[in-house]
Amino acid sequence: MKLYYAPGACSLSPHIVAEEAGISLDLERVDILKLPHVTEAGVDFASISPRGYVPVLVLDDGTALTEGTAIVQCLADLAPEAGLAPLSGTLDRTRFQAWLNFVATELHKAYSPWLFHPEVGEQAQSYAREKIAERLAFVDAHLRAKRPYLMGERFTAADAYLFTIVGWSAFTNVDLSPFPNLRAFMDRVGARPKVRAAMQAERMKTAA
Ligand SMILES: N[C@@H](CCC(=O)N[C@@H](CS)C(=O)NCC(=O)O)C(=O)O
Repeated sequence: MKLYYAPGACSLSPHIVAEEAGISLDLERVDILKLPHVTEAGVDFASISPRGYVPVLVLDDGTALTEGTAIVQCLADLAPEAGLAPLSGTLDRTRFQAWLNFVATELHKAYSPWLFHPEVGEQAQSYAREKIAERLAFVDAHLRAKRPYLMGERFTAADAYLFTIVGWSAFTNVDLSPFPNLRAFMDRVGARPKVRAAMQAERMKTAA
């Protein structure tokens, strides 16, 4: 299986899930900062991902899967013993999917593209930061009641995704200081050996 990724982008989430699940991946980096996007092997990424964004997971039979929330569920279901997603058909699975969707629509797409593009203007960016702060306050309160992870005691793919997106706060000027439970969550997840392994494979900085 091959994961097309960009260092520190949302593709870190499936990368972490694969590490946690013990699934070995071939990794191919994509330069998403340049147009057209080209992979490290020199392939035009548009031929792999028509929408031009990572992550893309290519299965051994050549099937290409897109959309991070779907990819992490596929990976988690390949290794059910790792407990990275509750079993399909259960209410817990629906709750877990609600978290994935919350992170995708309320957080991921509020940080990106808005906070990565100063050309959208100060007003748009401060509105995005305000909305993000409201959503992070909700997550912080949830973690206070439910610690240590979004689904309770067990680390799931939803935590990998939340960690990936909230990790962008440092360079998008999102202030995490009002959210002590979320900061503790970031430290807790960032200290997991498999999370560190995924970050190191992407040559990201990890906490000492
Ligand atoms: N809906 C997609 C969005 C993925 C996405 O936003 N990817 C960003 C990196 S975090 C990207 O590759 N952007 C480059 C581009 O859109 O050209 C998903 O959830 O998988």
